[in-house]
Amino acid sequence: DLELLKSKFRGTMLGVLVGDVLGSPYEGKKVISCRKKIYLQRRLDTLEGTKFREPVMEFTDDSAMTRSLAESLIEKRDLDIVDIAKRFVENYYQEPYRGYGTGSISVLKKLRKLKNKKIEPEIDVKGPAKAIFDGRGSYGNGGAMKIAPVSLYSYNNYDNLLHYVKEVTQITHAHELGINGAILQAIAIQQSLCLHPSEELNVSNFIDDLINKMDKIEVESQPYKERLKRVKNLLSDTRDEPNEQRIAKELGNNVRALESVPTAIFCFLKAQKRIKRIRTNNPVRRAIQYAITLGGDTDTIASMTGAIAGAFYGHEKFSRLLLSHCEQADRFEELADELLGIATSKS
Ligand code: R7I
Ligand code: MG
Ligand code: MG
Ligand code: MG
Repeated sequence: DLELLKSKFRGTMLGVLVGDVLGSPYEGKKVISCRKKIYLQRRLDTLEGTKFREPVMEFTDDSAMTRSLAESLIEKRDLDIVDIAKRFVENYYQEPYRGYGTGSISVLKKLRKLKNKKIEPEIDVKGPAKAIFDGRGSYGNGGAMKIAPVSLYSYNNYDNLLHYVKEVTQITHAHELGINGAILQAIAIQQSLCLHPSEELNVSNFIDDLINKMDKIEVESQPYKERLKRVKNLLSDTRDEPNEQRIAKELGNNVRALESVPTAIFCFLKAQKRIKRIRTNNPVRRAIQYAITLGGDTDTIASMTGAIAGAFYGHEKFSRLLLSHCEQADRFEELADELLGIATSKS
């Protein structure tokens, strides 16, 4: 059903943007306080429910890099990591204030220097990412945060998806944990795309499928499989519902991919049902709002949560009033439509 797929593609791209935009003011080390939670509830109620004028809320590096990746896939109609690297660099120099990670900044600076020299592009493009953090590469969540367009582009070709994710991620992240985090986020989005939003989601099947897929990738993925099992246990604990502190402690809420991608998956799954003190009937909003309450790397965890939730529910769950306050919401929707055009014309 092409209409449903169109809605899911849009939902994915809007989820990246909206989670990032709404989450970024709450970045911090700790779970957000009760006062901030009440403020967040009111703020989202206002944004969704009232028409008013105010400056648009800006996105950060998460959306900026996602946009560059989508634009390259659309323009080149294939994966071209040299072109993608070029776009990351150009975009960073145009808008360096978007809040990029320190490791990513040093990779982008080195990539710019390489741009002028003409050496083997394949080797070159991945070189700077291998050199950072004492030659071990970054395990930050910057690979996972920007991967959504690849899930859309290869939504119906799983082998391609895995290959493309690894290729793209290595432009900025060489560490096994950074790459596997991007793979996990990409397959979580892809699984969501393939499910019907009007049928109840089977939470434990969703996690088991992710564990099985992580088990089959060549690179060692034990740490992620172990986290996914924690996600499953935390979700099945209905007697003693774990609070935000416990989730942040057991799953993590920081810039490491290992301590944020499984957390985002948890937020999406948890928001299938009502959550205490979050007043909304909209499961996408609930997922994003809950992700923000966990604190820490709120823009990125909310953005990754938004992408998975948007891929499941589709774009109708995003309030038009809310979108009118998000920088470039129209552009993200347009990119989704163009990716759909390419993804469906290939098959
Ligand atoms: O992964 P990356 O692009 O960062 C993404 C985050 C998101 O929260 C964005 O919203 C933005 O705020 O940044 O950037 P990196 O700099 O590669 O990784 C992020 C951080 O993880 C680094 O700044 C380090 O603090 C830490 N880190 C490491 N520390 C020690 N050793 C990542 N890899 C290592 C490492 O190998
Ligand atoms: Mg950011
Ligand atoms: Mg990085
Ligand atoms: Mg962040």
